[in-house]
Amino acid sequence: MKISSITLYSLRMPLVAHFETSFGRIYERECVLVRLEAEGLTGWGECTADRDPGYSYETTGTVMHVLKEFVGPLLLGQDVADAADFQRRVAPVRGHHLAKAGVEMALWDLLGKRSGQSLSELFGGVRERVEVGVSVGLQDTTADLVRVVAGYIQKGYRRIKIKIKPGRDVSEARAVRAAFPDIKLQVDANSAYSLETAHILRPLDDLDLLLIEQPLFEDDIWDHRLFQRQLRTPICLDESVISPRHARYAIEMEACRIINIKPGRVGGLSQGLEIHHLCRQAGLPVWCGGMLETNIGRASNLAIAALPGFTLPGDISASDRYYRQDVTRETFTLNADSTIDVPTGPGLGVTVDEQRVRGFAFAEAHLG
Ligand code: OSB
Ligand code: MG
Repeated sequence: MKISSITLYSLRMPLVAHFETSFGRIYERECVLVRLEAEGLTGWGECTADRDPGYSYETTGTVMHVLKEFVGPLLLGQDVADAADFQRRVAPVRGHHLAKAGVEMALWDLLGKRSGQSLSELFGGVRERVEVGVSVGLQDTTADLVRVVAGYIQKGYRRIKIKIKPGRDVSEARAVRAAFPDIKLQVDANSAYSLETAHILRPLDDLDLLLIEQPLFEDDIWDHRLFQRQLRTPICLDESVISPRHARYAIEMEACRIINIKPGRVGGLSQGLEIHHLCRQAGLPVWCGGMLETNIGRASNLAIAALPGFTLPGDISASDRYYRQDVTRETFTLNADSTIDVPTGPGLGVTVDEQRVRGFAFAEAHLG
């Protein structure tokens, strides 16, 4: 695809409800949207950085900087054949996976539009709808948490993930488990513990959880191995797996029994696909994580989650869980069986409302 123009939009969108993790609370979500033009077609992608470097060192500011100054100039006017070619071209830019992944997504959208195939078809998806759950942030009180979870169960979500942090961990999980004895339940610590403090989490082993997500430091696969040996519940890595290589390290070290694949965190959909294949070979279940994406990123998540190794429900909720108004014409809704349909149209299979994009944008950059 000969890339003739690149436009970047920094967006700020109010969330339907605030979202709190061990690294902080947000009321609105930022992201960067990438618009590529090539051969008369338009492709869109989403960079899942936020305003603050809480989940990742990347921010909407660094994404704009890196794409404008370094990644964009490597691509503009170039004929980029496919995702592997894209990765080769941007290899001189170290790290900045969230930035690169948004551009790779837009490239896949273009490739699909050119060939008339959906992303799921291009990836080898085997499902028309994928099982999903909802990720529930920390609430002011335990009673509030149980109420919020009850609301989502009422809406039809059959898998609940709750965020935990020191002081708000076993108590919260126990309360949710007591209120909903049969629900599929998991917790996410977002790296809030060390090997020294993690023993606090050992009672979680009695709560029949699907998994415990990223309890320890983001750069510490080894300590996850040590902690996994003290637990019956599977550890699932999120932040620690930033590439197919890191997935291999985690598998070989037995640092986890499950991996959360976020294409953004690992540098792009192609890298997420590689991790999927690796885990499938090794017999590890994977699932698709979420970053409170707009419907653009959500379409991409649904496409990769259609692959056969994604055997656990994804953090891919219906559009109305996130934003009152989104940036596409299409809306993703929850089916009665706690699934969401995989888009079938060419590329991402969504139609972007550019007026809405500009309405949410607080910064814009045009290259080419
Ligand atoms: O750790 O999975 C996480 C959102 C922002 C940053 C990190 C995480 C999350 C979520 C949200 O859990 C999942 C979703 O998009 O619904
Ligand atoms: Mg997580």
